[in-house]
Amino acid sequence: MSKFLTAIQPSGLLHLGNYIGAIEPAVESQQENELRMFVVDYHAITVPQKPDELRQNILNATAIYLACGIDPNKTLLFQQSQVPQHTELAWLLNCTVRMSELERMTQYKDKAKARGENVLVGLFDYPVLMAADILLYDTDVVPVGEDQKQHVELARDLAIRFNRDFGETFVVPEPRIKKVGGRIMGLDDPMKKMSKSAGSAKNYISLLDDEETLRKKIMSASTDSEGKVAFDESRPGITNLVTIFSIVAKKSFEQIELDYVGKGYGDFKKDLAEALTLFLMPLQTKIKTYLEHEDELIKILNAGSIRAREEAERKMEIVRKRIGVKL
Ligand code: AQP
Repeated sequence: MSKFLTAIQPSGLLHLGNYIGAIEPAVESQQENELRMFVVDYHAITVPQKPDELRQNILNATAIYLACGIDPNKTLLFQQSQVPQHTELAWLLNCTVRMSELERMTQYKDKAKARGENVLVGLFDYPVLMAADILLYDTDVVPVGEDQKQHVELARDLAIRFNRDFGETFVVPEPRIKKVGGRIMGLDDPMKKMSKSAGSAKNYISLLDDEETLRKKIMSASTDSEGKVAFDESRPGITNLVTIFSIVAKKSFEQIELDYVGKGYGDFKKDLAEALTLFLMPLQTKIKTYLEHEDELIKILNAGSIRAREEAERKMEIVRKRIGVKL
Protein backbone atom coordinates (compact mmCIF):
# COMPACT_ATOMS: atom_id res chain seq x y z
CA MET A 1 0.00 0.00 0.00
CA SER A 2 1.52 3.36 -1.06
CA LYS A 3 0.84 6.80 0.36
CA PHE A 4 -0.85 9.11 -2.15
CA LEU A 5 -1.45 12.84 -1.72
CA THR A 6 -3.48 15.35 -3.72
CA ALA A 7 -4.57 18.91 -3.08
CA ILE A 8 -6.44 21.63 -4.94
CA GLN A 9 -6.44 25.39 -4.42
CA PRO A 10 -9.82 26.98 -3.70
CA SER A 11 -8.85 29.86 -5.98
CA GLY A 12 -12.08 29.70 -7.97
CA LEU A 13 -14.56 27.14 -9.22
CA LEU A 14 -12.97 23.76 -9.79
CA HIS A 15 -13.01 22.82 -13.45
CA LEU A 16 -12.97 19.78 -15.67
CA GLY A 17 -9.14 19.89 -15.87
CA ASN A 18 -8.92 19.67 -12.06
CA TYR A 19 -11.34 16.76 -12.12
CA ILE A 20 -9.60 14.82 -14.89
CA GLY A 21 -6.01 15.63 -13.89
CA ALA A 22 -6.31 15.35 -10.11
CA ILE A 23 -9.66 14.37 -8.56
CA GLU A 24 -10.45 11.28 -10.62
CA PRO A 25 -6.97 9.72 -10.14
CA ALA A 26 -7.19 10.52 -6.41
CA VAL A 27 -10.58 8.82 -6.10
CA GLU A 28 -9.19 5.76 -7.90
CA SER A 29 -6.10 5.69 -5.69
CA GLN A 30 -8.07 5.61 -2.44
CA GLN A 31 -9.31 2.08 -3.21
CA GLU A 32 -5.93 0.41 -2.79
CA ASN A 33 -3.76 3.06 -1.14
CA GLU A 34 -3.61 5.48 1.74
CA LEU A 35 -4.75 8.87 0.45
CA ARG A 36 -4.38 12.36 1.91
CA MET A 37 -6.53 14.92 0.11
CA PHE A 38 -6.84 18.53 1.18
CA VAL A 39 -7.92 22.03 0.28
CA VAL A 40 -4.84 24.22 -0.04
CA ASP A 41 -6.29 27.54 1.03
CA TYR A 42 -2.87 29.02 1.86
CA HIS A 43 -1.86 28.37 -1.74
CA ALA A 44 -4.94 30.19 -2.98
CA ILE A 45 -3.92 33.44 -1.24
CA THR A 46 -0.69 33.64 -3.25
CA VAL A 47 -2.89 35.75 -5.52
CA PRO A 48 -5.36 38.12 -3.83
CA GLN A 49 -8.70 36.53 -2.85
CA LYS A 50 -11.87 38.11 -1.48
CA PRO A 51 -12.46 36.61 2.01
CA ASP A 52 -16.15 35.75 1.42
CA GLU A 53 -15.38 34.10 -1.90
CA LEU A 54 -12.42 32.20 -0.46
CA ARG A 55 -14.58 30.82 2.36
CA GLN A 56 -17.23 29.71 -0.14
CA ASN A 57 -14.63 28.18 -2.46
CA ILE A 58 -13.19 26.12 0.43
CA LEU A 59 -16.67 24.71 1.07
CA ASN A 60 -17.28 24.20 -2.67
CA ALA A 61 -14.02 22.28 -3.07
CA THR A 62 -14.85 20.07 -0.09
CA ALA A 63 -18.35 19.36 -1.42
CA ILE A 64 -16.86 18.54 -4.83
CA TYR A 65 -14.32 16.11 -3.37
CA LEU A 66 -17.07 14.30 -1.47
CA ALA A 67 -19.47 14.27 -4.41
CA CYS A 68 -16.74 12.86 -6.66
CA GLY A 69 -16.28 9.95 -4.29
CA ILE A 70 -13.64 10.93 -1.75
CA ASP A 71 -14.58 8.94 1.34
CA PRO A 72 -13.52 10.66 4.59
CA ASN A 73 -13.62 7.29 6.37
CA LYS A 74 -10.88 5.98 4.08
CA THR A 75 -9.09 9.18 3.15
CA LEU A 76 -7.58 11.85 5.36
CA LEU A 77 -9.57 14.87 4.12
CA PHE A 78 -8.62 18.25 5.61
CA GLN A 79 -7.95 21.96 5.26
CA GLN A 80 -4.33 23.07 4.90
CA SER A 81 -4.60 26.24 7.03
CA GLN A 82 -5.77 24.17 10.01
CA VAL A 83 -2.44 22.35 10.07
CA PRO A 84 0.22 24.97 10.93
CA GLN A 85 3.02 22.43 10.47
CA HIS A 86 2.69 23.01 6.70
CA THR A 87 3.82 26.63 6.98
CA GLU A 88 6.42 25.74 9.61
CA LEU A 89 8.04 23.14 7.37
CA ALA A 90 7.80 25.53 4.40
CA TRP A 91 9.90 28.03 6.38
CA LEU A 92 12.54 25.43 7.18
CA LEU A 93 12.66 24.33 3.54
CA ASN A 94 12.92 28.00 2.53
CA CYS A 95 16.23 27.93 4.31
CA THR A 96 17.47 25.12 2.04
CA VAL A 97 16.08 26.15 -1.36
CA ARG A 98 17.97 28.42 -3.78
CA MET A 99 16.37 31.51 -5.33
CA SER A 100 17.52 30.21 -8.74
CA GLU A 101 15.53 26.99 -8.24
CA LEU A 102 12.32 28.97 -7.72
CA GLU A 103 13.07 31.42 -10.51
CA ARG A 104 13.01 28.48 -12.95
CA MET A 105 9.43 27.48 -12.09
CA THR A 106 7.27 27.80 -15.18
CA GLN A 107 4.02 28.40 -13.31
CA TYR A 108 5.60 31.27 -11.36
CA LYS A 109 6.97 32.82 -14.54
CA ASP A 110 3.58 32.58 -16.29
CA LYS A 111 1.59 33.94 -13.36
CA ALA A 112 4.16 36.65 -12.59
CA LYS A 113 4.04 37.80 -16.21
CA ALA A 114 0.26 38.09 -16.02
CA ARG A 115 0.45 40.13 -12.78
CA GLY A 116 3.10 42.63 -13.90
CA GLU A 117 4.39 44.69 -10.95
CA ASN A 118 1.96 43.10 -8.55
CA VAL A 119 3.72 39.80 -7.83
CA LEU A 120 3.53 38.63 -4.23
CA VAL A 121 6.44 36.89 -2.46
CA GLY A 122 3.98 34.08 -1.62
CA LEU A 123 3.52 33.35 -5.33
CA PHE A 124 7.28 32.96 -5.72
CA ASP A 125 7.42 30.70 -2.67
CA TYR A 126 4.35 28.60 -3.59
CA PRO A 127 6.41 25.53 -4.67
CA VAL A 128 8.14 25.40 -1.27
CA LEU A 129 4.82 25.32 0.58
CA MET A 130 3.76 22.58 -1.82
CA ALA A 131 6.96 20.64 -1.07
CA ALA A 132 6.13 20.94 2.65
CA ASP A 133 2.58 19.67 1.99
CA ILE A 134 4.00 16.58 0.31
CA LEU A 135 6.99 15.82 2.55
CA LEU A 136 5.14 16.11 5.87
CA TYR A 137 3.16 12.95 5.19
CA ASP A 138 5.85 10.54 3.87
CA THR A 139 4.13 10.66 0.48
CA ASP A 140 5.16 8.10 -2.13
CA VAL A 141 3.00 9.25 -5.05
CA VAL A 142 1.49 12.60 -6.02
CA PRO A 143 -1.15 12.29 -8.77
CA VAL A 144 -1.07 15.66 -10.54
CA GLY A 145 -1.76 17.35 -13.83
CA GLU A 146 1.23 17.97 -16.11
CA ASP A 147 1.48 21.61 -14.91
CA GLN A 148 2.47 20.54 -11.40
CA LYS A 149 5.21 18.06 -12.40
CA GLN A 150 7.99 20.63 -11.98
CA HIS A 151 6.79 21.43 -8.45
CA VAL A 152 6.81 17.76 -7.43
CA GLU A 153 10.33 17.48 -8.86
CA LEU A 154 11.38 20.37 -6.63
CA ALA A 155 9.88 18.55 -3.63
CA ARG A 156 12.02 15.54 -4.59
CA ASP A 157 15.16 17.69 -4.81
CA LEU A 158 14.47 19.29 -1.42
CA ALA A 159 13.84 15.90 0.21
CA ILE A 160 17.07 14.45 -1.20
CA ARG A 161 19.05 17.53 -0.08
CA PHE A 162 17.57 17.52 3.42
CA ASN A 163 18.23 13.77 3.82
CA ARG A 164 21.83 14.27 2.68
CA ASP A 165 22.49 17.22 5.00
CA PHE A 166 20.56 16.19 8.13
CA GLY A 167 20.06 12.42 7.86
CA GLU A 168 17.28 10.28 6.39
CA THR A 169 14.04 12.16 7.17
CA PHE A 170 11.78 12.46 4.15
CA VAL A 171 10.39 9.98 1.64
CA VAL A 172 11.28 11.09 -1.90
CA PRO A 173 7.91 11.39 -3.71
CA GLU A 174 7.16 10.73 -7.34
CA PRO A 175 4.67 12.56 -9.56
CA ARG A 176 2.08 10.45 -11.36
CA ILE A 177 0.56 12.04 -14.46
CA LYS A 178 -2.24 10.58 -16.54
CA LYS A 179 -1.18 9.73 -20.09
CA VAL A 180 -4.52 11.01 -21.38
CA GLY A 181 -5.94 14.08 -19.65
CA GLY A 182 -2.86 15.20 -17.74
CA ARG A 183 -3.16 18.58 -19.39
CA ILE A 184 -6.66 19.67 -20.42
CA MET A 185 -6.36 22.85 -22.46
CA GLY A 186 -8.37 26.08 -22.36
CA LEU A 187 -11.48 26.03 -24.56
CA ASP A 188 -10.85 29.57 -25.76
CA ASP A 189 -7.10 29.09 -26.20
CA PRO A 190 -5.96 25.48 -26.63
CA MET A 191 -2.32 26.53 -26.41
CA LYS A 192 -2.74 27.25 -22.68
CA LYS A 193 -4.00 24.88 -19.99
CA MET A 194 -7.54 25.13 -18.64
CA SER A 195 -7.26 27.26 -15.51
CA LYS A 196 -9.54 28.56 -12.73
CA SER A 197 -7.95 31.96 -12.85
CA ALA A 198 -8.09 32.34 -16.64
CA GLY A 199 -9.13 35.81 -17.80
CA SER A 200 -12.36 34.56 -19.39
CA ALA A 201 -14.94 32.07 -18.09
CA LYS A 202 -15.02 30.69 -21.67
CA ASN A 203 -11.65 29.11 -20.90
CA TYR A 204 -13.00 26.39 -18.64
CA ILE A 205 -15.93 24.12 -17.90
CA SER A 206 -16.63 24.63 -14.22
CA LEU A 207 -17.91 21.54 -12.45
CA LEU A 208 -20.84 23.77 -11.45
CA ASP A 209 -21.70 25.20 -14.89
CA ASP A 210 -25.36 24.76 -15.79
CA GLU A 211 -26.43 22.93 -18.94
CA GLU A 212 -26.94 26.04 -21.06
CA THR A 213 -23.62 27.61 -20.02
CA LEU A 214 -21.61 24.51 -20.74
CA ARG A 215 -23.35 24.04 -24.10
CA LYS A 216 -22.47 27.62 -25.09
CA LYS A 217 -18.87 27.18 -23.97
CA ILE A 218 -18.43 23.97 -25.97
CA MET A 219 -20.14 25.37 -29.06
CA SER A 220 -17.81 28.39 -29.02
CA ALA A 221 -14.65 26.37 -28.21
CA SER A 222 -11.76 27.19 -30.50
CA THR A 223 -11.00 24.59 -33.21
CA ASP A 224 -9.59 25.06 -36.74
CA SER A 225 -10.75 25.27 -40.33
CA GLU A 226 -10.00 21.66 -41.29
CA GLY A 227 -13.35 20.35 -40.12
CA LYS A 228 -12.21 16.76 -39.47
CA VAL A 229 -12.81 15.31 -35.99
CA ALA A 230 -9.53 13.66 -34.98
CA PHE A 231 -6.92 13.34 -32.26
CA ASP A 232 -4.12 15.15 -34.06
CA GLU A 233 -1.55 16.99 -31.97
CA SER A 234 -0.91 19.49 -34.74
CA ARG A 235 -4.52 20.66 -34.18
CA PRO A 236 -4.70 21.35 -30.42
CA GLY A 237 -8.29 22.67 -30.28
CA ILE A 238 -10.08 19.62 -31.70
CA THR A 239 -7.56 17.28 -30.02
CA ASN A 240 -8.45 18.78 -26.64
CA LEU A 241 -12.18 18.33 -27.29
CA VAL A 242 -11.68 14.74 -28.49
CA THR A 243 -9.67 14.06 -25.31
CA ILE A 244 -12.45 15.44 -23.11
CA PHE A 245 -15.09 13.47 -25.04
CA SER A 246 -13.07 10.29 -24.78
CA ILE A 247 -12.79 10.65 -20.98
CA VAL A 248 -16.36 11.63 -20.16
CA ALA A 249 -18.04 9.26 -22.66
CA LYS A 250 -15.45 6.48 -22.07
CA LYS A 251 -14.82 6.04 -25.82
CA SER A 252 -11.50 5.48 -27.58
CA PHE A 253 -10.07 8.15 -29.89
CA GLU A 254 -10.44 5.71 -32.81
CA GLN A 255 -14.13 5.15 -32.05
CA ILE A 256 -14.77 8.90 -31.86
CA GLU A 257 -12.94 9.51 -35.16
CA LEU A 258 -15.01 6.74 -36.83
CA ASP A 259 -18.28 8.07 -35.42
CA TYR A 260 -17.69 11.49 -37.00
CA VAL A 261 -16.43 10.57 -40.44
CA GLY A 262 -18.26 12.86 -42.87
CA LYS A 263 -19.73 14.97 -40.05
CA GLY A 264 -18.63 18.46 -39.02
CA TYR A 265 -17.49 20.07 -35.78
CA GLY A 266 -21.05 21.27 -35.10
CA ASP A 267 -22.42 17.72 -34.70
CA PHE A 268 -19.43 16.68 -32.65
CA LYS A 269 -19.67 19.66 -30.30
CA LYS A 270 -23.40 19.09 -29.82
CA ASP A 271 -22.73 15.50 -28.78
CA LEU A 272 -19.84 16.54 -26.56
CA ALA A 273 -22.07 19.08 -24.77
CA GLU A 274 -24.64 16.33 -24.27
CA ALA A 275 -22.04 13.88 -22.93
CA LEU A 276 -20.78 16.54 -20.52
CA THR A 277 -24.33 17.27 -19.38
CA LEU A 278 -24.92 13.58 -18.69
CA PHE A 279 -21.68 13.46 -16.77
CA LEU A 280 -21.99 16.70 -14.80
CA MET A 281 -25.68 16.99 -13.90
CA PRO A 282 -25.81 14.00 -11.49
CA LEU A 283 -22.52 15.16 -9.99
CA GLN A 284 -23.94 18.66 -9.47
CA THR A 285 -26.99 17.27 -7.71
CA LYS A 286 -24.66 15.56 -5.22
CA ILE A 287 -22.49 18.67 -4.82
CA LYS A 288 -25.55 20.82 -4.10
CA THR A 289 -26.78 18.37 -1.49
CA TYR A 290 -23.44 18.55 0.31
CA LEU A 291 -23.46 22.36 0.10
CA GLU A 292 -26.87 22.47 1.78
CA HIS A 293 -25.21 21.00 4.87
CA GLU A 294 -22.40 23.46 5.45
CA ASP A 295 -22.01 22.45 9.12
CA GLU A 296 -21.39 18.85 8.08
CA LEU A 297 -18.69 19.93 5.63
CA ILE A 298 -16.97 21.98 8.34
CA LYS A 299 -17.23 19.05 10.76
CA ILE A 300 -15.60 16.69 8.24
CA LEU A 301 -12.77 19.16 7.57
CA ASN A 302 -12.22 19.81 11.28
CA ALA A 303 -12.10 16.10 12.13
CA GLY A 304 -9.63 15.42 9.29
CA SER A 305 -7.52 18.41 10.27
CA ILE A 306 -7.14 17.13 13.85
CA ARG A 307 -5.78 13.83 12.53
CA ALA A 308 -3.55 15.60 10.01
CA ARG A 309 -2.11 17.85 12.75
CA GLU A 310 -1.20 14.81 14.84
CA GLU A 311 0.52 13.12 11.93
CA ALA A 312 2.28 16.30 10.79
CA GLU A 313 3.46 17.07 14.32
CA ARG A 314 5.10 13.64 14.59
CA LYS A 315 7.11 14.44 11.47
CA MET A 316 7.96 17.98 12.63
CA GLU A 317 9.31 16.65 15.94
CA ILE A 318 11.84 14.63 13.95
CA VAL A 319 12.62 17.54 11.63
CA ARG A 320 13.20 19.99 14.50
CA LYS A 321 15.51 17.49 16.16
CA ARG A 322 17.44 16.93 12.93
CA ILE A 323 18.12 20.62 12.33
CA GLY A 324 19.07 21.26 15.95
CA VAL A 325 16.32 23.54 17.27
CA LYS A 326 14.69 20.94 19.53
CA LEU A 327 16.28 21.33 22.97
N1 AQP B 1 -5.85 21.99 -17.20
C1 AQP B 1 -5.55 20.99 -16.38
N2 AQP B 1 -5.49 19.72 -16.85
C2 AQP B 1 -5.19 18.68 -16.01
N3 AQP B 1 -4.94 18.84 -14.69
C3 AQP B 1 -5.00 20.11 -14.20
N4 AQP B 1 -4.83 20.61 -12.97
C4 AQP B 1 -5.00 21.94 -12.97
N5 AQP B 1 -5.30 22.34 -14.22
C5 AQP B 1 -5.31 21.23 -14.99
C6 AQP B 1 -4.50 19.80 -11.80
O1 AQP B 1 -5.45 20.05 -10.79
C7 AQP B 1 -4.79 19.95 -9.52
C8 AQP B 1 -5.12 21.13 -8.69
O2 AQP B 1 -4.54 22.28 -9.24
P1 AQP B 1 -4.46 23.56 -8.33
O3 AQP B 1 -5.79 24.05 -8.02
O4 AQP B 1 -3.63 23.27 -7.15
O5 AQP B 1 -3.65 24.62 -9.11
P2 AQP B 1 -3.33 24.79 -10.61
O6 AQP B 1 -2.56 23.63 -11.10
O7 AQP B 1 -2.65 26.12 -10.73
O8 AQP B 1 -4.78 24.80 -11.26
P3 AQP B 1 -5.57 25.96 -11.91
O9 AQP B 1 -6.94 25.50 -12.16
O10 AQP B 1 -4.83 26.52 -13.08
O11 AQP B 1 -5.66 27.04 -10.76
P4 AQP B 1 -5.21 28.53 -10.78
O12 AQP B 1 -5.77 29.13 -12.01
O13 AQP B 1 -5.75 29.11 -9.52
O14 AQP B 1 -3.70 28.51 -10.79
C9 AQP B 1 -3.30 19.80 -9.80
O15 AQP B 1 -2.94 18.44 -9.71
C10 AQP B 1 -3.18 20.27 -11.20
O16 AQP B 1 -2.07 19.69 -11.86
